Amino acid sequence: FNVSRVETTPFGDQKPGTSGLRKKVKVFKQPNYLQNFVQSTFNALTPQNVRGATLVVSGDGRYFSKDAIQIITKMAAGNGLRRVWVGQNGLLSTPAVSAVIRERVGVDGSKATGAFILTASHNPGGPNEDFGIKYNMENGGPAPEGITDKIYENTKTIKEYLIADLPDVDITAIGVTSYCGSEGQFDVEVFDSASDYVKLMKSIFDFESIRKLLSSPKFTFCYDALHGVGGAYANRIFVEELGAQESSLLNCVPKEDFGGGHPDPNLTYAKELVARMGLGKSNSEVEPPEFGAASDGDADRNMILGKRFFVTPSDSVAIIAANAVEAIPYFSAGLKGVARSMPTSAALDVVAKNLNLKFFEVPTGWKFFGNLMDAGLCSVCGEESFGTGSDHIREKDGIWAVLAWLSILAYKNRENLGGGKLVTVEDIVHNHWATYGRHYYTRYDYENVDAGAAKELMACLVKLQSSLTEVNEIVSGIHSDVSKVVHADEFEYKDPVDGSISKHQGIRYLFEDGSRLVFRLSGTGSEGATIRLYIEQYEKDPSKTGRDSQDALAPLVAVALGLSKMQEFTGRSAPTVIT
Ligand code: VG1
Ligand code: CO
Repeated sequence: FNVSRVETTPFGDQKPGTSGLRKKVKVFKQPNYLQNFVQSTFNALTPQNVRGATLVVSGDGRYFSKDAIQIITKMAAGNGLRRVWVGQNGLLSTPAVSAVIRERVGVDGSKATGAFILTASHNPGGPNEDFGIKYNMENGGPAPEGITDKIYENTKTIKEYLIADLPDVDITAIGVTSYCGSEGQFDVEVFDSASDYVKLMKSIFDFESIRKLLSSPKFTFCYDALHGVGGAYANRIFVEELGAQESSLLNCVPKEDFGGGHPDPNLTYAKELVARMGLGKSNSEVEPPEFGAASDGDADRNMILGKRFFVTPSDSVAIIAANAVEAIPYFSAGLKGVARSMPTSAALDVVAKNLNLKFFEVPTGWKFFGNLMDAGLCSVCGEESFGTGSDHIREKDGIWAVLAWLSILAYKNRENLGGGKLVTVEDIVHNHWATYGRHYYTRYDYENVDAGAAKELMACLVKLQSSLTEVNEIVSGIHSDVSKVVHADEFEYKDPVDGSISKHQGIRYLFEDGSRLVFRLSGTGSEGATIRLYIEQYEKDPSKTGRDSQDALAPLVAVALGLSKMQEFTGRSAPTVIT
């Protein structure tokens, strides 16, 4: 093949967000748009990670992925990479990509040094929806800010990109295709999307005990992939390996447009699962399963449900951390430490304190956990946004979270499956609250609001922080039951491993009784701005942990809306989504 240098001019809008570059498909389809970003990324890497290197390219299979894979493959050849690895049909979940970078050995003994993951995660897909791309490093984790900043700088000055005149590669069939260039050979290896990931899961969990749980007539299970890439793993893991019935899998055929839905596993968007679990409005006659779970487009997020019961993601990570050593073989030697993102509730903090574990609070986005894990400081971590994971890879992992919960259920029921009453998801959560107290928690999202108005709202909240007296006057004027604000700031993080500092990571109002209000602007949207408001209140008294969370939080919500003048700035009387 031959390589050509193609002249190009910069686009001004290629700054990677919380998790890569996400835009409408029509933006990505502009001539040279994807090419500029890919070349800017190659130019930001060390030469050893480009020339002669092995690159993974795959994603959640959303619309435009197939075109993108062809373009990136040809550019990889043009930039002197030695080989590209592609999951069959271009499918690899985000956690599977991380596993492939870390664990997979190619047919010729090669190892990968990085990946382009093609996904916009939980954002809808299709010709009029979102596409996304992000680069993951040699450790399997998202590129740190130092690299994403460099990529962005490169996109602002790019003049040319390199591309080889290869024919389109067939990504439907497993196997290696070799091409000969003037500087040597270039291979494309298409491999099974699930094998490496399944192998890793089997090395972490006790599949035999989960199998026993799933085959017990007392236990019923269901999993919804929301038409995302989780479906490429569900049958292999839950049905073939663990013996679940095929009818327990919902929406497990990956689709380019996620069936027209929003592949976001929460109570609003995972409607079918929510109804099946007895949480929806339609009260069907059928008894709901004991356990239900969903994952997002790229299968790194998870939602865990019990029968007519929702587990908040903040509680989920705390409960996994509290039970991991007993229930999950991978952790049997103990946890190295735990971590959560700043807006995630402090349920994990209480577990860390009680179990005397190292604890870290990082900014939103998985890239901040990677350094801690590489340094051996953290085993289990999570975010309030339905992200949970561990140091088995460097991404959050939806199916891992489901297996972690199944492991805990299997462990708690190890003597009950023959006779005795099943310990349910709800029992596990209630017992956890009885031991550690409960963190009432909710998140309000105002999607697609005017970007200028959102900025102003945030600026006013920052300005207000200079006078706590004024803040407390406003607070007590709105609701007399709410305690005093004792501290307010913008969250700033100094990475304990490399010393790098990340500023402006969210506005915090901290109350005397441990309650918190957090305001942030989303970094994953593709249109307008999304304001996120996180509301949390701690209740230690076991007689008061059983309330409805929206009721319990109503006074704090009123304070948050009043302090921020939400309606005044955004014109919205209600959030788009409540989780
Ligand atoms: C959101 C979540 C954040 C998560 C990120 C990526 O970011 O709040 O916790 O890490 O999405 O998740 P933001 O900036 O929009 O609040 V996913 O499933 O896109 O990889
Ligand atoms: Co995701």
